[in-house]
Amino acid sequence: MKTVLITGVLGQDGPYLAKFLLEKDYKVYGLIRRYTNPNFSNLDYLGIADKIEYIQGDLTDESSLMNIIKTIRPDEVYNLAAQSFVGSSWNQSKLTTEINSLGVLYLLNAIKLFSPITKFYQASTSEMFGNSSIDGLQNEETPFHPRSPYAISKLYAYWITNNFKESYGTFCCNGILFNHESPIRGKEFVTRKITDGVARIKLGLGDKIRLGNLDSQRDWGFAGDYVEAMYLIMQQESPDNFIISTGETHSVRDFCEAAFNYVGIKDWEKYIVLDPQFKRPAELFALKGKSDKAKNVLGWEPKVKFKELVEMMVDADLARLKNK
Ligand code: NAP
Ligand code: G4F
Repeated sequence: MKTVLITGVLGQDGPYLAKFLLEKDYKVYGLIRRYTNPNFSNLDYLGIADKIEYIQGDLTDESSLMNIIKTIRPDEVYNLAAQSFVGSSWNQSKLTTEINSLGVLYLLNAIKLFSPITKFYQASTSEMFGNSSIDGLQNEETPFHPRSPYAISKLYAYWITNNFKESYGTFCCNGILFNHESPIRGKEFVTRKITDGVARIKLGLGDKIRLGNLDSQRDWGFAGDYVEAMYLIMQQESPDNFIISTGETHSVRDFCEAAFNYVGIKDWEKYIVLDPQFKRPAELFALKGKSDKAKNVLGWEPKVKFKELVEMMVDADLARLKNK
């Protein structure tokens, strides 16, 4: 039986990946921070909270990571833990850097010292491209130009991951994932903020959604599809970096329209308030990934399309609110 350590197992991607690997008969260890009341709701949503062995540790605490790697010596580590909200990274830039940059260095050092055969996956991000593109698209060759403390912290992580591969021969991969969403996406991210808001308005529980802008464009996929790509990246003969995306881009406006239309609301713009508090000091205007390498080498392609994703998220929020 293969063993895996997933950091960030309580977030969005962690539960989808854990479920995917449990179905492949992995023994799954999940790293969680110390909490008085840990929140297992995303794992519960997927019905796997009691199938994971939890280990306490923190990406900012090197000794905890060393002890964990030394004790379990997993076959694979998927580092999904992060301060992942771009908007907060300007106000919490030191914390963001400590978790997203130094945390990766600590994990890699622990692997090098105590379990060099362990394969390592780093959750890299399309944010690293900023507004850079080649003919309006981003692929593995597109130059990086990070535009937030979050993106900068992730760029360090990307390069230190490459560096351990080049310096020590560690099996280290970067998945450069474009935005991916699901019914268990955090409510601060724009997609879930919209689907939760639409469900509330539809049920008479809310009257407005306050957004920073309607024009940003993102390449939105489904998290359930993207964790399969993470797994495939780690099963290759040699470690490599891959773009994972849908190749389609939509604006926040498109997302609002699709979500409101799905519940039968056509005059949706009257429910939107533009609120400067949700604007960012530096914005990424448009992301559109070209994941040809993933298709050709991994045989990976996304299955869930934009409209289906929006509807899945609205349905989930309607059901949650009705059950409450
Ligand atoms: P998420 O929902 O925000 O989950 C992040 C997880 O990291 C949370 O469970 C959080 O734990 C944990 N964490 C934060 N700080 C930690 C620390 N100091 N020590 C240990 N754990 C810590 O993020 P996600 O959407 O699942 O994304 C997974 C990863 O992919 C992240 O690294 C993100 O930056 C990256 N990424 C995401 C996307 C996307 O569109 N979703 C795209 C590209 C890359 P708590 O539950 O305790 O807070
Ligand atoms: O949903 P968002 O907060 O996601 P963002 O910033 O693209 O970051 C997500 O995807 C990255 C991959 O590209 C990940 F690395 C990262 O961890 C995270 O998962 O914002 C999407 C867009 C932005 O342009 C934002 O300015 O929506 C715009 N937006 C407009 N109004 C808003 C709002 N975003 C949020 N969160 N809230 C708003 O009210």
